[in-house]
Formats: sequence, C-alpha cells, structure tokens
Amino acid sequence: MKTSHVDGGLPAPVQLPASEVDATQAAQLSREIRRLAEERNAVILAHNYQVPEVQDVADFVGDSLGLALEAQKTDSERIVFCGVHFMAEAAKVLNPDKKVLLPHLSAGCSLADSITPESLEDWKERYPDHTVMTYINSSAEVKALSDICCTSANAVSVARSLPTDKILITPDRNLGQWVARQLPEKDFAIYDGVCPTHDVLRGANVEKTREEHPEAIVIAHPECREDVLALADEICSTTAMMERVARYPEAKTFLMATENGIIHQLRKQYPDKTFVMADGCIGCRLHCPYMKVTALTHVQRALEEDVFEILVPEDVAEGARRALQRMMAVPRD
Ligand code: CIZ
Repeated sequence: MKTSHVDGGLPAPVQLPASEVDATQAAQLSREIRRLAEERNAVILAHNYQVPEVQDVADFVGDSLGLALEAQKTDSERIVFCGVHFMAEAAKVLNPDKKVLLPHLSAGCSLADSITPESLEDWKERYPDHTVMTYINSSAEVKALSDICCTSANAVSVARSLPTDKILITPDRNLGQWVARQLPEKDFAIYDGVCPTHDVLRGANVEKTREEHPEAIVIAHPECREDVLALADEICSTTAMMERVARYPEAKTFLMATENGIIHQLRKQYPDKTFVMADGCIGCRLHCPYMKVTALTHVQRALEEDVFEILVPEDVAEGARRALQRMMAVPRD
C-alpha cells in the first residue's frame, strides 16, 4: 500500500479490514442475498461509505437523504439499511409502516453521539432566540428537539430559507462554520461536535498529496476543517461529488477529502479518471470504522433472521419527522 502523509498531528495509518470472504464467496453470498431480498420483499439501501461488496449488492447507493427518499418510494415491506444507526432511524421515522433493519448493531456514529438531548437542551438555554438546525447525523431524539434538519446536500439552502437571522447549528462544527461563511448576514451559534474521520485531515496533508498530483481537482466534504475546505475546488455532499466530477471533463485526477468508501462508486462511474484520497492513502485515516463494520454476511443474516429492527417511539418519531419534513420542503438551490 502506497502511503504519503505529513508527519505529526495524525494517527498512524490503519489497515482496511481484510474482507472476510474471497471474490468467489462474495459472488455466492451476493446471489443468496438477492434471492432472500426477493423472498422477503426487501429493498437493500447502502450508503456511499459502505464497503464495495455491500454497495454492489444494494438496490440503491447514495447519501442518507437520498436513501430515505428511496425508502419512501418503495413498495417493499422491509428496508435493509446498510449504513449507520442514525440513517436507519431516519428511514424508520419517514417510513413508520415499514420494517427497517440495520444489519450490524455496532454501526454507530461518533458525531451523532457527540450530541445528546441533554446537551442540546443546554445549548438551547444558552441561545434561546436561535432556531435550531440539526444535521442529519444525530439521533431521532435530538432531531425531535430541533426546529429543522439539514444534510450536507442542503445545509446552506436550509439555513438561507429560515425566516430568522439567529441560527444554532448542531452538531457538526466544521459544517456549521462552512454554512456561516456563506451566509455572513446571519448570526450563527455553532455546536462543537466533529466527525473524527473528516476532522483528522489537515490542509498540510492535502498540499502534500497535491505535490504528487499538481493538476488534480480537490473535492471536499463540508465536515472537513476550514484549512482543507480552503484548498478545495468543490465542497459538497457525497452524492453531489458523483456529479461534480463531470464538471471537469479535462481533469484526469481528483483528490477526495471524504470517507474512502466514495471511491468505489466514483471509479465505477468514471473508469477513465483517477481518484486519490486527499491524505494520499486509501486505507489510512479517511476511514470510518462504523461504516465499515457491515459485511455481506451481516446483510444475509439481516434478511434470514429479520434483524436488527430499528424502532422509534412514536412521540419521538413525530418530532423528528416534523424536523425532517420541514427540511424536505425547502427547495434545493
Ligand atoms: O448525509 C449523508 O449521508 C452524510 C452524512 C454524508 C454525505 O454527504 O453523504
């Protein structure tokens, strides 16, 4: 594995978990999963950050919002959500009559865990005049205590659409600061959570990688720090990344400042382009351990045993649904 990184300030590279099955077994398992999905009347959704073989077995691959919308369109009785817990929860909130299954119960999210109902109440007391805009990476309970939700795909449009000038953005500090820089006319309070996978990257790492790829276009996720975003040609959600590449027909190489799962779809869609992780190392730091716990065997078990069902108490779901539906009513820019 080729590594290229700036010394200091970053943890040692980690190895990608070895796939527990070889290619032949993966193909067999995938066929069995597709058979089970049909038998069980299930749709399989996979986030852009899932391991390649899970992305490949899914009916739809996308970001949390896109997948929740797919979930609303489906006639299937079951939704197998290959992503992390808050995403499956949002799908359940928006689709209360469907059975939503999360194949691996350890698929959590450090950013979502950084905000609790109690800590949000505390911030709301400190900023009583602020409208609360909460990023999708949060629990249903936190969403229920918020006025409106946003995703990385619509955060600026949602903040702009609010009739108030005072907005409390939770829980992602980097995304919040990015939104605030674009709307200087508004007054933002910003919670102090981060996604460790994105926050670990520094501008110096991107510059170092760019020395080897001086012509490369840099595409960054808004969960990255400001010094990384300052180097980016494009800043957007994972799904938008798939489209933004097409804006650069002459470019050969793209440096991706987001979780490494995105590379799989990009390479499928643009086989003639080269995609390099912005830290110069595909299995190093831009790697979410929670997104990568789900393997094909877990998807198979989810379908065979109908596990693990995600349930949200109706009073919580009602509040979370209100915040999500307000977001969905905001027109996209
Ligand atoms: O909304 C999502 O799915 C997240 C958390 C990131 C992205 O941009 O896809």
